[in-house]
Order: sequence, then C-alpha cells, then structure tokens
Amino acid sequence: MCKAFVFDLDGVITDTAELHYQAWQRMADEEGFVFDREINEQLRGVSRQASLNIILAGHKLSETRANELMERKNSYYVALLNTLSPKDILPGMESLLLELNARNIKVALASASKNARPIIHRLGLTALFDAIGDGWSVSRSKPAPDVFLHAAGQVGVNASDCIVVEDAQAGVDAAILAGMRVVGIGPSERVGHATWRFDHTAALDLSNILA
Ligand code: B16
Ligand code: MG
Repeated sequence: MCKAFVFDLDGVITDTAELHYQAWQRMADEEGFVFDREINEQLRGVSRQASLNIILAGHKLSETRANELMERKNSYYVALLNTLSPKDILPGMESLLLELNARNIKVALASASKNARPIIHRLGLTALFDAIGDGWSVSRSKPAPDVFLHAAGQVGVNASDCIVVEDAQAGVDAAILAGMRVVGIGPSERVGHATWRFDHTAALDLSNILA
C-alpha cells in the first residue's frame, strides 16, 4: 500500500546542485583547493560537512576553520537562492504533487539541506507539503535512514507504506535502510538499486508505481 510519498529536494524537486557547485567553486578558488564539476558530482545528496571533507581530500583543518569555510560557502549559496522561482521546479513535479494531494496521499520532504524550507517557499510549493524534514531535523545525514523515518513519523505513516523519490546513491541507500520502497531518478550506475528507476523527473510514471 502507498500512503505517503517522501521527496528528496535537490535533483528531484529542483536542481540546486548547480548553485551548490558555484558556491563551493568560489570558496575553493579563494582558498586554493582543487575543485571541479567532477568532484562536485560526488557531493550529490551528502551533507555540508561531508561535502567539505570530500573537497579537503584528507587535508586536516581545525573545527573553527572548517566551520568558517562552510559558513562562507553557505552565504554564497544563500545569495544564489534568491534567483530561484517556480520556473525552477523540475519537469512534472508540481503536477505530481497536485495529483498526490488530490488522491489524499501524504506528501513529505526529506532533504539533507538546512536551506530546504526557504527553497520550497521560493518555489511556491509550501502548501503542497504535509511535512518537511531537512538538515535541521536529524543529526545523522543520508545514507543513514533518519531523515526519511523522521518525515514518515511527521505524517504518521509506517515506513512500509512510504515511497521515496531520490536522485542520489546515498539517498537510495538511506531509503532502503528505512524500509521504504524508492523511485530512483538518474542513471542505473547511480540509482539502479531503487525499486523503480526513471532517467529524469519528466519520465516518472505514477500509474506504473501505484499499479
Ligand atoms: P545545505 P538533498 C543536499 O540536498 C544536496 O544534494 C547536497 O549537495 C548538499 O550538500 C546538502 O543538501 C546539504 O545542503 O548546505 O544547504 O545544508 O539532495 O538532500 O535535498
Ligand atoms: Mg538529491
């Protein structure tokens, strides 16, 4: 049975990966760290702290300095979020959210991002969500299952009755650990372990999933 859909944000509802990339690149250039789009691909769906660790590639920094770098990157990212508007919703996702609302299927967000709420607001989607789980909701981020279990708890639905939509390998891993079925968005090398897989959001077929 499906009683709730639990959505990842970046790569599923909107593509903030490009804005994350620009913000990390600016910070890395200022600091002389090696960073490019290929390294950025490894940051998909992982937390801010884990992202910095990947960029540092084993280089050790004090906690104070690491926090300063993450805060600086986040300030660049937050400034870029001002450009977001409903036109940045990924193809097919607003109609999918409306369809789920019409069918009385609960809709929750489960994002690693601490900026998830303002992003959903800027996209004009706040009213379509019954609950929002974000980077503030839990301390262990994906691939731990915590944010998905938190979102399911918020809408009062058992994990086995939830379907997750995810674009990241770590996110699909987390959903499986939570005991949820999962729709993977992207290539099989990344999300081939999902229950269903579609190349991109526009291809997501609800009737196929609910059949
Ligand atoms: P923030 P998701 C993730 O969002 C991004 O994919 C990842 O690149 C980012 O590092 C993470 O959020 C934390 O974001 O710095 O805004 O707290 O895919 O889980 O919606
Ligand atoms: Mg994602």
